[in-house]
Amino acid sequence: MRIAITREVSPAMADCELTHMSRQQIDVETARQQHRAYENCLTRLNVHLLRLPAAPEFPDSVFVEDVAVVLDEVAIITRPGAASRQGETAPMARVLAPYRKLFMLEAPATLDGGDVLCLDKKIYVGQSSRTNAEGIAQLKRIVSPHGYSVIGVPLTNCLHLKTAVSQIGPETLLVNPNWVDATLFDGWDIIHIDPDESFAANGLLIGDVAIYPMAYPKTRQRLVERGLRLEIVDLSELAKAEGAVTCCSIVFESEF
Ligand code: CIR
Repeated sequence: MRIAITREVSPAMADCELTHMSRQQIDVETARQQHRAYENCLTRLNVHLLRLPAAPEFPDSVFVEDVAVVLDEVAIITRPGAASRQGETAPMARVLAPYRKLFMLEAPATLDGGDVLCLDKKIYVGQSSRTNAEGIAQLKRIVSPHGYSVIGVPLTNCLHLKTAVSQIGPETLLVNPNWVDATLFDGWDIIHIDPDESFAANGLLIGDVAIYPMAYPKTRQRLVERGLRLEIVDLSELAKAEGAVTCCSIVFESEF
């Protein structure tokens, strides 16, 4: 069975962290409706949802991806790089405990799950403002025994690695080449975003279908022309909080 952990939009979402965007008014009710539609899309793709309740004290807590990294063998509870987000991890640890052996990153490590791109047995980790060298080193110690290699990736001008590159098809990555060096991902088919759509590189692959934002029609056209299968969602209100489609869930396989 495929499972996705999500968390309801916080009523305090308007107070979210912002790094590369300026603050715009966020309508929490619209964000809730869009998030619900995103969850419904996961359900249509046969993903079983585990929904955590909203956290009024954590404006960014809908972006669950940042607080855990789940592999087939283990789960790592991160230590998010924004101090305001470090308290988001406890409920995530509780919900993951039945499914995986848990490891916790310890201070001074910081690491956001949005920086972690797992491609088979290679784990690429963005060297972002949220993820430090100690975070990458601790992750490496935890996953090496399971045969993974960990590769630090320099990033420019974006929040997380997966803002700049994500897996969009079974053999295909979607890349913004201005923010990350696409030549690092040898052996993958690479599609570049349309240059007019800087934030278009984030899609969420579920099986062989990618959940993809409505906001990037030019890049979407490129994906369709390459024969990729897409489910389109509108996450425009969550995008104002610098979030995208991967950020709103943690997807993994389970035997029960
Ligand atoms: C933050 O700055 O932490 C949130 N406002 C956005 C987090 C987005 N998460 C992600 O890309 N994985």
